[in-house]
Amino acid sequence: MSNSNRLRIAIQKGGRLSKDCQDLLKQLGVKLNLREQRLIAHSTNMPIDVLRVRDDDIPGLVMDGVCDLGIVGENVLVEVQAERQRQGVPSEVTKLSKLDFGYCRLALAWPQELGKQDKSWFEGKRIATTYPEILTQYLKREGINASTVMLTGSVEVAPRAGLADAICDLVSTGATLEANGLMQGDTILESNACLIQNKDLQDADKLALINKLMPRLRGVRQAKE
Ligand code: PRT
Ligand code: ZN
Repeated sequence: MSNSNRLRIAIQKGGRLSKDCQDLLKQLGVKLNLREQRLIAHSTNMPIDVLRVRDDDIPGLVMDGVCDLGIVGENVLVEVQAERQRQGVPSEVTKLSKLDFGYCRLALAWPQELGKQDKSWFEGKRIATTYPEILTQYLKREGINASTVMLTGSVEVAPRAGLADAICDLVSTGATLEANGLMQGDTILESNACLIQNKDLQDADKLALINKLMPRLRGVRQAKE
């Protein structure tokens, strides 16, 4: 559990969600000095500390109560949740809100020259992905017997490099798939950034602060509609 009496929020340090997270905190009225390259940024006007970490670490920090809140893509949340469930360590969080940024989909793709394929094509194939838990659950659900190849980056080059037959990767515009001669297939998961809370949070002051921030968040989201 977080032993600080300041509300701890984990956000991505550098990456696709960083700017939107910082903008959101600003819109919520949380003043931060983010200029320095520090792990923790203290708010100057509220009892809030912002931890800036890799996105993959955010669900675990919230699940373990090291941080009270976190902002992370649903893709990472679902993957970490499944992995931790298997390991028998805390894997639940309270989802406070879906956010209006970070939209992408986790989709299957294969070399374009093979043309359109249905699910049966994946039988016995190797699929490269950064999301082995989500992919394995999908394959099980669909009754497809394929193997997964775990890659943390450059997934889209795996078929060309002979590392896999197909991929399961995040797509937003589709430009990366196209540039790598890949055809997009089924979407396995649609994802947005979301705000999560430690499910055992009981500190009355922290809960009161969250209750003060939530209507502001709803206001920010409505203003964008
Ligand atoms: O360093 P750290 O571990 O924190 O960051 P990271 O490199 O793991 O993640 P990052 O910053 O790339 O993405 C953070 C989150 O942004 C993801 O977990 C998603 O929730 C969300 N997001 C939204 C995306 C994309 N869109 C996206 N397009 N994450 C990655 N991509 C990549 C995708 O993997 C592929 O390589 O962009 C490429 C495809 O984009 P298009 O536009 O060409 O289709
Ligand atoms: Zn990451």
